[in-house]
Amino acid sequence: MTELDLNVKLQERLDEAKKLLLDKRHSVVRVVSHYDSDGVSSAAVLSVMLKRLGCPFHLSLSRSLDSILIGKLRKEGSGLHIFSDMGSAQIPLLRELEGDVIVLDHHKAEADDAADGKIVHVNASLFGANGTTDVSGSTTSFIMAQNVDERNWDCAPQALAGALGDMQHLGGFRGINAQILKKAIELGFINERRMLAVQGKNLLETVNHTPEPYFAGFTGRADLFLGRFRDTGIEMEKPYSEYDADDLRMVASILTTLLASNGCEYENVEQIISTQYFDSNTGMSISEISSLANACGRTENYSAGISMELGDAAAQEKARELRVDYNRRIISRLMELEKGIEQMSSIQHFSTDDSSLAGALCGLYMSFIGRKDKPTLAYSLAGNDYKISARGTRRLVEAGLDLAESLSVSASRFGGQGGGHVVASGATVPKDNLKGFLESVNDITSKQLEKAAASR
Ligand SMILES: [Mn+2]
Repeated sequence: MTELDLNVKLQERLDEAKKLLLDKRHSVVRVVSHYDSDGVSSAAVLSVMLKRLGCPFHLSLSRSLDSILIGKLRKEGSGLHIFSDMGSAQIPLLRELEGDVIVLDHHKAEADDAADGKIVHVNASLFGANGTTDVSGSTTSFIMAQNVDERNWDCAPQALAGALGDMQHLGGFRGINAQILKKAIELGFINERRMLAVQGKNLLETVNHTPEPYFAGFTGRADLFLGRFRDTGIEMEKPYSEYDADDLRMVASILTTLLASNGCEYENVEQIISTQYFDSNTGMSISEISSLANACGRTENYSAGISMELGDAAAQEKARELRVDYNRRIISRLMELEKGIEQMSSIQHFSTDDSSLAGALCGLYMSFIGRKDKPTLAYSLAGNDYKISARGTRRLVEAGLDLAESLSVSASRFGGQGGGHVVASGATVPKDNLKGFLESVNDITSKQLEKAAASR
């Protein structure tokens, strides 16, 4: 009844992973996941899976998977490691571990070079799926979990919250994500409603305190918003729950128009009134789960994030508090960025003090504030290296953009490393090489966009 229609080779990998997990009785399974919303959600799904198996596990979230972390894991000496939302780009590094390894990832993999029994590499993008749009770390963890035990279908909302965190809901879920959604609705674990899809209980909160969507010129400045729209009779503090159809239509039209006039892409504009999906057990929307997980992960409150996803009421409360503070930091930074950032011919970029916010700032700037015809890069200094995040739009990807390529090639040219997705990628480079790195990314980006234009 709950079978997913997966690529045969992918299914074989899932079965190998299941065998590795079930056949050998490991004293402790070591789980390491990424610290963003997708990674936190993956960790929540895997926790449920391992708990149901009665399998002791030790879980942590990490910003990156590097030789320092591998060194720590070697010392711990676990017999089985599970990496989720990370690992595909670090297969050679994972070989240094003594125990077995399961990788549940969707990031670009160099090659399917792990078929040696020690590492089971589960990445649907190796088998025809698009890792940027069709499947996330959390939905990869989910297909593993449902393959181990059908009861884990109740984790579908958490799994899709992670995919949403990676922006895979824009334009509607696709591929493996869409299959999971469809079956989860059939099974009653998720219900859907078309509605005004903004955060906050009223317009005042939405405009003043929530960064997504970001209304350039108005977010953080509700007085300006009210001044501009006063003649519509708009009541900023009336709860959305008390809206009638006329209120709803007017507010949706104002917000949609603001986004459109700020040059936002249709995929962002259409989100204002969109189908929202709810966890039938808790009543939380998956977009709420995702945004709370993100706030917990980015502020390094990892256990709150995972407990929140698992339905713990106190953790949900704490996550909401963390989100207020997180949103405030993001909005104040975005308000500064509205003044403008550095422009090169084919990229735009800015520096930020806080590396944990770089990816979020970069994505929100790209979607709601900056120019849409070139990707955005954000960087921050961490020790002797710059950490760099890069974001594009789907339209730029259709025009030839591949940030995974430009960042990984440029980083290795300048003594660092990088990779990720075509639309969202990251890199680390030694601090003296930032300028050269940016020039290289600019150069490769302009060639990507030119080449695609020439072939059309
Ligand atoms: Mn991910």
